[in-house]
Amino acid sequence: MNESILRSALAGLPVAQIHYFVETGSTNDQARMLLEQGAPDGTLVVSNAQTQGRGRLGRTWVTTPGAALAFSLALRPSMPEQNHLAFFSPLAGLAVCQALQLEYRVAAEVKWPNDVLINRRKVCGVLVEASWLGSRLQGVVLGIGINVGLAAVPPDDQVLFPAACVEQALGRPLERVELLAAVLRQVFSLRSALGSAAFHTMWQEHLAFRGEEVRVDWLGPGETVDGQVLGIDPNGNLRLRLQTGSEISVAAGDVRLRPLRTGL
Ligand code: BT5
Repeated sequence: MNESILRSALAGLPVAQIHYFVETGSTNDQARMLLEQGAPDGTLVVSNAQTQGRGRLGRTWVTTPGAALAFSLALRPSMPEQNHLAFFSPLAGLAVCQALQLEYRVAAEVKWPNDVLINRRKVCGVLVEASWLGSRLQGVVLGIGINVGLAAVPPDDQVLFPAACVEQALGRPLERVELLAAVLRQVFSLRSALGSAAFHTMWQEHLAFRGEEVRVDWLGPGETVDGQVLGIDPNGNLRLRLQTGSEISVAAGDVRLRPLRTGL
């Protein structure tokens, strides 16, 4: 991977700038910095390796050189899009699912709110961050990390949820730039549907563990709730039916979701 390979693979997409690093701390940090310096909508940062790859809530994202795809897309949402900021995160997860499904015939699901699973194992994580100047939104950064090759997959004892890679499911080697182009095509196409009923339907159709029992852990107070996954409400909250029969909605944030019955 290098800048000129990226440029030709992404030709025709509304990518305004491409910044390629052989190694960087975090592509999200680079993209936020570029936004703060005035970079336009569609600025893309790609790195072959990250030394400080970030997950949510201060967690670490492992990015193995040569085998992982790590990139961040800086966007400047329009006023209408700013009403749906919370949906940029599922948009990124959905885009990866759609790319895998439509372009590679690999079945993928979204573990609410936005991890991507293949065969119930995590192949992709999403970290969306907004950048504010006082009360004015400067932009959002869609950070996406995908395990492409086997070397990208951390061992089971180093991850909170079992991990896998795309090549395992595909059964053949895959060029990272090719997958990047496929995901970006889906990002830009889903962007025009952000917050719509069609977007919501697609999110529900890709939802993992639907109808199954899951456990949700709130990381703050250490509270736990078990329930059956019913779907996603119009605000993007996860709908659960509790054992008592009552229904609750869980907001994304400081929560961790896992299946109760699993062979993994
Ligand atoms: C995420 O956080 O899954 C979001 C990861 C986002 C990474 C991208 S890469 C490009 C951009 N630049 C960044 O610095 N970040 C973004 P979370 O849901 O908090 O999951 C983090 C947890 O996933 C870790 O605590 C590990 O348990 C596990 N993990 C770490 N690396 C992994 C990997 N390569 N594959 C699968 N699981 C991993």
